[in-house]
Amino acid sequence: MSRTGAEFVVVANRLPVDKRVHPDGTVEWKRAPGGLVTAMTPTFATREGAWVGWSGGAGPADAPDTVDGIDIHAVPLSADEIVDYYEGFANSTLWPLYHDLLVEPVFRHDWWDTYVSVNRRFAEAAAAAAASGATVWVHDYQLQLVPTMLRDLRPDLRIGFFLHIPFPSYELFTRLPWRRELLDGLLGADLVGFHLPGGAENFMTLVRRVCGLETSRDPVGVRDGLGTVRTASRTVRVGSFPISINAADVAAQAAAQTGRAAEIRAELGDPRTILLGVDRLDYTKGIDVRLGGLEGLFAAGRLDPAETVFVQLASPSREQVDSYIAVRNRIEQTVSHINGTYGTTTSPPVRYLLRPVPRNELLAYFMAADVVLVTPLRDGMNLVAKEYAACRADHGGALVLSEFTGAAAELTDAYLLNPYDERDVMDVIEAAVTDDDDARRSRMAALHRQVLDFDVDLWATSFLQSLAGAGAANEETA
Ligand code: GDG
Repeated sequence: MSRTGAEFVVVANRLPVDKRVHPDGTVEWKRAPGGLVTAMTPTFATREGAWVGWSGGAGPADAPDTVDGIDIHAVPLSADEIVDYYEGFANSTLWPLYHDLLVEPVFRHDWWDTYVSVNRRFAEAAAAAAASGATVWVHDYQLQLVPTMLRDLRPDLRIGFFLHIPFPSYELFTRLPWRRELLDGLLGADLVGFHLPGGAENFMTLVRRVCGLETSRDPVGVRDGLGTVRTASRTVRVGSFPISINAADVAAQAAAQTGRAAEIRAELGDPRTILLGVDRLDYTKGIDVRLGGLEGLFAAGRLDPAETVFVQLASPSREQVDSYIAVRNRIEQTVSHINGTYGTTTSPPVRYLLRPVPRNELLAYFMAADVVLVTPLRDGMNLVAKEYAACRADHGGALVLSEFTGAAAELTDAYLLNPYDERDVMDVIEAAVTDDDDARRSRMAALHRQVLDFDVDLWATSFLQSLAGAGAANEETA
């Protein structure tokens, strides 16, 4: 670990490392292949970098000192804190509230108290990790109090915050008994970033009405035209920075999977149409929406179950949280119902996997899929849609995309649908399957170009450039 601290610090709920215990008992730490680590790689390459986060387990901090040259600062959580901060306040209060109340959020003062104390621990760890005048980038809904806590400890830092999930309207947000405290927590940043201008504008409306602060009134642009909030001592910039993926790498890796893609098609019985869903098993992702649409199309004779295979790859997620147990049960019941009604013993139309698949295998599925179904009821961005578009340099396949994802604002050539409209869901899935080749190919060509032109490097560099400008302006007026 560096003695003087790091010039660039990422603060995120999770550390970017995976622990592997080999059969002989030796322990190896590997860099986790997440999107955030990939996005930060160029930034870490040029500066002394540190990452503050939780290892994912209960008890004392368990992590290596460095991974690939990044200083690792593990924040320990007790088993009770995991229940109250992570499963409770983050995933049973904030997550459902910020995703349009798809399930009823739970408001508990004891969970809030733990959220405050865990956020303080993250802020203290970040303060200890950062060099004088360093840039600190705090991520996501689990850590919304960190910017102000950190500013109080270390006024010398440039602090950015980015929210990976939607930011709700005044009407929804003000249900929170701790609405003022959460807004005050975010206002410690020099720059607060959201995927979409709408989230940025919701935030500015809230700080005007709840905190009584002055804000700019012009519409917020994308990566440009930042909004401003005047606090007593500083100006907080507010912007829209749609996250993306490392599209060129994804395209290159996918190109190497065409052989495996052909095998997958054969393993599935060489059906006329392969449809694919890839999601964390989460009620926001609308897995039930697409199953309902397929069942409707089978029932109406508009799609032939004998010629159609729908593969749903679902990664288990937040398995201790009641609403996740409930959605899993609902999905599994629907899959059985569709297979029992429209399948045969040898060819069920739905193939459902409840485990993560290796990255290359996932890319091979993207290459094999004729249609990918991305049908969330609400999603901050949705990287699966962008990954699929990046894979299809061959301009094959078709993307069905919910209007209620952040990605829909950019991927306008997808087959867009309203997931709340059963008839639209069926019509759009049918169109994606049956449209002529030219129409499908020209849409995919446009999608592929879009994700290659607007990749994750642009996301990270545009955010960090705006943060540098926002921080410098505040330092001048300090
Ligand atoms: C949050 C926001 C926002 C999925 N299954 C497997 C697998 N995955 C990978 C996908 C993709 C990632 O997980 C999921 O990213 P998403 O963006 O779709 O969704 P969230 O996890 O909800 O992410 C979201 C994102 O943050 C970034 O800001 O877009 O709106 O909710 O990369 O490919 N990867 C592998 N096996 C799997 O089975 N290897």
